[in-house]
Amino acid sequence: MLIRNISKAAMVIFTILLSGCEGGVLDPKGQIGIDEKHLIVVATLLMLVVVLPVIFMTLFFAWKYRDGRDHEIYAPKWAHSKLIEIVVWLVPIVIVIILGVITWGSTHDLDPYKPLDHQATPITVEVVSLNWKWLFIYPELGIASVNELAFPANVPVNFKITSDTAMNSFFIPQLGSQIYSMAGMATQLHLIANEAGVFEGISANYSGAGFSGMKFNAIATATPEGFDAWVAKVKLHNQQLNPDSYQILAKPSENNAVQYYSSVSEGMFNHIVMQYMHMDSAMEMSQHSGHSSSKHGETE
Ligand SMILES: [Cu+2]
Repeated sequence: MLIRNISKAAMVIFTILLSGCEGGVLDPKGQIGIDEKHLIVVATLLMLVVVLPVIFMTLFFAWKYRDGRDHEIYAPKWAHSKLIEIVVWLVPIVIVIILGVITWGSTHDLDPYKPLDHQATPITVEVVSLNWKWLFIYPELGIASVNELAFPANVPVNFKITSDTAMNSFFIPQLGSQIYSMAGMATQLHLIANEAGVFEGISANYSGAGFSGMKFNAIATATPEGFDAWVAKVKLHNQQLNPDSYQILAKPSENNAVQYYSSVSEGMFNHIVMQYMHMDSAMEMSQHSGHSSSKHGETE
């Protein structure tokens, strides 16, 4: 009876767990994501080679040496077993070596900064995390969008990523790799969608009150023409992204609707990254002009 209840409960839990796979890292739609899933599966199986016997033996020994067993098991002379020593040392060592080799190789293969090997010409998207929305600038097209990202399927996308606020993490789980966005610096990520679809984009790094609404749709269009249509749609909105309108956009807002900018000032991304450099030197200057040696308790 108990066993039957346990197996029923296990089935329910298993089903719930598996339903979480859809749309996540275990349901990849891009080459990087597929390679990462492969790595996760291989590493998990290799580690189960150790974990499963340990679980089995824990239960088995607890049962075998239980109180009230039928025959006494008493081995006072038992001290050492070469066979057990070999098994408990050799198996984990071999697994660690195999995992190490695989991890070393895939760390280089899946390097987020490494451009993808693909015949299609990549497109560039500049990503800015704001409180609490995502800004996407297409420098080659002179357009920008908020909380909606589009690109053609089967074309590599080179992301340049920064933040104008706290640290966030740019993550489209079904396409693979996440990478941090940080103010005053630009990080890179290269992704590709192997099939058309709308994938959920999130931040994998908590950044405050409006964080839960900081989501976007990543639209991989089936054809380049589909992407051109999206670009044309964006260009219909007569809004400019320049340092002035950016100031308004950068103000904190929650659950921000999708927004389109039909034109973007030259070097907007650079401006966003560099503003902290200017601020830094300005701050240093103002701090030091207001210095009095008595405040520091030392002579300057
Ligand atoms: Cu000082």
